[in-house]
Amino acid sequence: MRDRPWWQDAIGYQVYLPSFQDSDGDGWGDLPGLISRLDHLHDLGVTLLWISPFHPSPMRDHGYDVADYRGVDPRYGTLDDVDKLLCAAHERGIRVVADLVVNHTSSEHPWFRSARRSRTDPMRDRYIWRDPAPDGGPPNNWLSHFGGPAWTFDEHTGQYYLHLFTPDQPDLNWQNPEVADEVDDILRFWFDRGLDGFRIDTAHYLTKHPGLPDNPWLAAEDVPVQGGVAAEWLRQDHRYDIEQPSAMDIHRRWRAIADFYHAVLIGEVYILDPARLATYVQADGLHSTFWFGLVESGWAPERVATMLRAAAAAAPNLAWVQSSHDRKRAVTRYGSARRAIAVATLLMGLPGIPFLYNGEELGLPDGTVPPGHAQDPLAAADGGSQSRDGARTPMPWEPGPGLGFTTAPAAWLPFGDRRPGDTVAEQRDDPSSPLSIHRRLIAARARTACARTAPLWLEDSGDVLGYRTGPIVVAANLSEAPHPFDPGPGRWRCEFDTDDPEADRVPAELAPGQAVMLRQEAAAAG
Ligand code: TEU
Repeated sequence: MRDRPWWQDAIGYQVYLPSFQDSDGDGWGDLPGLISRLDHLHDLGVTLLWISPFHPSPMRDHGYDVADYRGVDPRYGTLDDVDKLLCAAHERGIRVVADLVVNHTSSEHPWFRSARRSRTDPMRDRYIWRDPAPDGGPPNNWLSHFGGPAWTFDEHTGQYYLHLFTPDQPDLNWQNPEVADEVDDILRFWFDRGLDGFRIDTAHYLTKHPGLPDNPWLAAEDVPVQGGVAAEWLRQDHRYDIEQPSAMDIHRRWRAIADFYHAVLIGEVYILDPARLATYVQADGLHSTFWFGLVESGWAPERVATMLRAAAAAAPNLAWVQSSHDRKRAVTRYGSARRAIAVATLLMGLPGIPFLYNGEELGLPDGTVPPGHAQDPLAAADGGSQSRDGARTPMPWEPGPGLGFTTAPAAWLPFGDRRPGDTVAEQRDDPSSPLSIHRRLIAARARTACARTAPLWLEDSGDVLGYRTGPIVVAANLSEAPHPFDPGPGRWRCEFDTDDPEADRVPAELAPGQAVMLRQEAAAAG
């Protein structure tokens, strides 16, 4: 199709591998399990799959602590399974991106095991080591995302090492050219095997301010409200430990490699301000970044409206998400699946890459994880209030013990108290189920490919949010009352209506939570 890059028409889906499908009865999702479920993704209309890390890992942060970037953890399968996954996905027209987690490695990575042997070890400088402060404490005031200082003292060599996440995740020293060269080779290794791109974990981290100065503390009234991190971490202005412009130099190296392979780089750049975020999407840098403006808050229609307008105006190629493995699911935050589907409809019409998080197509709220079963390292901070476990419970494929996810009596994380109606099996043939609605919505997006330009927001009542992009109009009633609806002059065909599987007529009124996608068949006369 002309010379549009393939990913501009992609419909993304995040697979949290440990919880997607177990094939060997050990209670962990795995690659053969994922392969056996590709038809579910194909039926849904997904064309781009992002899989969470599958490399050998001590699993202190469930794979976001990588011990071997070229290997596959035996819990997940083998390298041969990755090759099979790529083939099976490509046969179905689904491209695959993997997570690239290189702000840090696992403390079990051979580089770090070597680095901690002595101050003169050849691997030492691949990490960030400093002498203690004069009082013996950490070299500066930086904090770990998951609580406590970002420095751990290494008795053996008498220095502290830096870790912005857990002490089991030492930060790499990106000022060392060997690190950059090694990671270039890792990219090539996977692209040569046929991988279609990477989701770049913490893409705006990587480099630190060279002098490692103390971060300033925020005034109480400026402390942001945010999930997914320890409360203490939010009290600092992270001026020196993250968001250094030099990270973009690294993105440029990667872009040159990725473009050679026609692969895509989608950054996990956790910056809510769209204008600042947009500086990371560049002709010679990342192709796209996720935009997380909708993953934090509860149900706040005015916020959805202002944030979406700002984000869509800031950059043409953002990756749109409402849920991920790092925050409470949208249905839990909004209080209903219907609201999440209305917002999903708004996202599905925009230019950029819409992503669903596994289980979102089923309208799932967070699963229940009883105290005592916590797995997330963040569950140890703030009385567990920020735990990400609830968003990570196993996919409910069918009713009954094991949910069709596993034959084991227990999974790595509790099953989450799912009801029969939550399962793929019960939703598949029910035209009004969240699964069927998402399938129709994605099909409508696919039918309207190519037609999307920067959205023009419709004058709205404040309750009905809508926009026009090319000949397409998308609108959702985010209020609690019915509202009259008129897309404007012309002949319109209904491509999608949350409330009517057979719809081809434009509704004259939108019920609360109802959302539509329309196509203009002929311009207004005159
Ligand atoms: O997450 C990065 C992360 O912690 C952000 O979501 C965070 O809330 C934000 O940067 C704060 O501003 C990624 C992974 O998605 C997560 O699962 C890992 O735990 C983390 O990196 C460490 O690799």
